[in-house]
Amino acid sequence: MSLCTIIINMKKVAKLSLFLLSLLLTTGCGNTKSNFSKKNKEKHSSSTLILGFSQIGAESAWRKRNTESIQQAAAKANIQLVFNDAQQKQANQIKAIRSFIVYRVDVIAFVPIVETGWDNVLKDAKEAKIPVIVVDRKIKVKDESLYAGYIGEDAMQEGTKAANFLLEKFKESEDPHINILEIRGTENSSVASERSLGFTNTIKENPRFSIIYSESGDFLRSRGREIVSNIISDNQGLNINGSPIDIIYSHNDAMTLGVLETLASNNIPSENELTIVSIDGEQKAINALKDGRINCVVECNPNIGPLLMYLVKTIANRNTIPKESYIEESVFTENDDLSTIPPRGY
Ligand code: GZL
Repeated sequence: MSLCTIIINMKKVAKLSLFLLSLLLTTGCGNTKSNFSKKNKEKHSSSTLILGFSQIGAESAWRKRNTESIQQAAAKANIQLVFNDAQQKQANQIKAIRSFIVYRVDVIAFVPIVETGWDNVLKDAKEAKIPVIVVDRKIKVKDESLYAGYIGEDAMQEGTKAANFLLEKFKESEDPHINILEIRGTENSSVASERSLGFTNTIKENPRFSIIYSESGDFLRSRGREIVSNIISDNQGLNINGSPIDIIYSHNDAMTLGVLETLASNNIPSENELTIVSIDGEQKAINALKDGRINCVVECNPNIGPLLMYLVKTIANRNTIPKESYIEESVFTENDDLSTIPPRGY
């Protein structure tokens, strides 16, 4: 597997050996084999911290902003970033982490695309005495000492916030059955599991609500389109076996935007009969909230770069970091003064 590696913080690239540079500036996922050797590390400045970062991919505007935040913060913090895009494959992440170990980076950070399957590679990092920070999504490992800490959003809270908006909105409703379509994120990812759990634990406060259909859209816009299109064609409308869908709870804006596309192409107005709740807070979703096509956007903050770099420096200086660090997040609803929302930047 080639390692799609981009070195950020070009100012420091000059300090890399020419040999290393030829290896590391492979920006396409071609067949280039790039394996870092221990001796290369001695060749660049030892004063510069090197962070090996495995990102899952670029599946949404949120993810792209998340990557930008990390790249920009690394450059500002004078941390050399060895960045890997795993193209949505856990196997690529594991190979990248192994490469970071061989290259002897100072710290490893990664967004685990799914919760499990990390024990062995993290044991190798521990044996190599390279600290690991888990970013954005959580992991399940037998030995919690395999990673130093987690930094990211509180997905359980995001699900709870989505449910609380609906409990409030429908508290006067006399409708005996309020039916929910849930479109989940990536299967077996902590963020999808927790957004579901936080939501279902909270929405059950009102027994009128029921999730009549739930399917994973893998956080992809195309899958959001496809799920709703299949429901409409299988049921001759936006219902499940005759039970009308009153609410759509979508785990991210990318899938929600796909849903809106399908509703529009089927001439199903989302403004009146349908309530839509989404998570992330990308600009296009906020725009849809402003024009009434979405009713609530729960913020998931992608801008964790600065906090991550602080934790990287803390841990590189042999200080401990919190086991869990959460980033500030808000909720935007149809009841707010939406003109006060600043440009989202992604
Ligand atoms: C959440 C993050 C999710 C976003 C999606 O922290 O992992 O992955 O909500 C992204 O947009 O694909």
